[in-house]
Amino acid sequence: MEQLFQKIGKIKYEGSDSKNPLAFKYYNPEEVVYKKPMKEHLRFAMSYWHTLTGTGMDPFGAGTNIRSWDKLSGMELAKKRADIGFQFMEALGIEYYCFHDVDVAPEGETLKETLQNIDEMADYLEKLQKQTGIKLLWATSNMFSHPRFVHGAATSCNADVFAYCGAKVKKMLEITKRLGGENYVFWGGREGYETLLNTDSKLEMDNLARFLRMAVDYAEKIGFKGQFLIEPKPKEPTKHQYDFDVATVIGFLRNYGLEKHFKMNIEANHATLAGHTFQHELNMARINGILGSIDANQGDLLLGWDTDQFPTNIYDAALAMYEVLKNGGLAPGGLNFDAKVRRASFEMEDLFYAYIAGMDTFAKGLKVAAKLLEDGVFETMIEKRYESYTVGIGKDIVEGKIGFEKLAAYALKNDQIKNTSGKQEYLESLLNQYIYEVK
Ligand code: XUL
Ligand code: CO
Repeated sequence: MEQLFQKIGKIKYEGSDSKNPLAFKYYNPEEVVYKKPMKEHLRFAMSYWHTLTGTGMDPFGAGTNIRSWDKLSGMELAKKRADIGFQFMEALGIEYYCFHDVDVAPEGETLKETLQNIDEMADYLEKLQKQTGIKLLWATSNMFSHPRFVHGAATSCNADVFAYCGAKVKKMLEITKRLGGENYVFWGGREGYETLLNTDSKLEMDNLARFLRMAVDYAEKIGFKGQFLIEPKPKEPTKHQYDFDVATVIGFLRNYGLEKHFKMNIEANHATLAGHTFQHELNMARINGILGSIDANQGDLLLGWDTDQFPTNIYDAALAMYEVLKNGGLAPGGLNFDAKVRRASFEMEDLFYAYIAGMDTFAKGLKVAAKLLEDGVFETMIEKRYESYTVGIGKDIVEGKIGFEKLAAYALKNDQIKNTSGKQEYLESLLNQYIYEVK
């Protein structure tokens, strides 16, 4: 492994003409784009689970990844992975990472032992953070892999499971605070159901809200100031996940009076599983003031499940970064690659190609989005499209000055309606032109 890192060295920016597979073509961290260095817009993060603990296993076959830590186990394995992970981030110039409790520390025989292992690894990670300057973007608790979570976590029918989850999240909030984590993520895991024949959906959702409220209260008690994020996903592993999409989560949070405490962590592949585009979910979060962070990846339309591929689609990345720029950025959130190499890409070197491809895709996307915004390409069109609401009857509507009687009186006198083209194809070709031209 050490030899591989020596051979690869630090990945450098060489520009869009470079043919070096181990160089950035677009990601130039200090280059100022849209008033800020690229790295401040993008805030790239490494996902600990896919990068360091994933084996390449899929539902049809065993793991394939060849990793230098394969023969180790227990705490020795955990520490080795952490060492390599930080070296990997340094080589790529990635300044943030994200993890689940079980990614960094092995589970013990008892809960007490598990929590002790996490504490010991937190000391280790703290040391590595200090040595490298790498920071924790977010942490979370895995409450879906172990068989005890078979019926869910906070939505389990078994109150002992609910209590167990309380202990795990309590510990992880303390650790996230200690490590200076800027956010804390709740992804639903198995918070959903398979059949209503055995499910009290009302109690399950009430309990989920109770659990989130306890997290908010505990964070306040210990002085954890990070941003809480919910990561919507419509299905997988359960058929009906309670956090289906942004709109569903907004309804849920408002229903339980939790909306002030949470923003969204939007994952591209979760958006497409929900039948939305990535941009749609980002947009819904942005216009509601709750766009918090991104899990950058992409799915495969032909497979239709959560394939968590590294993002290489520049079109989607440009539109995603367009939403991010319109949001005024993501901080304290960032762009975490919740993505894994394909099962057949089993060599350590493939991880480098994967991250370089993902980082370059979003760097190019950022540049395209910045140029589109600087030139006001869509803004000008959109402003014009809705200009009927800036004068006359439209102005009265948006200012809340009229009701149905006045609308009817107006419409009776103005019933010869004239619409104009939405010009979708023209706009799409403009977008393509920006993608071609930005170097
Ligand atoms: C699962 C998923 C998770 C969350 C963190 O689909 O996206 O990895 O990001 O638990
Ligand atoms: Co995710």
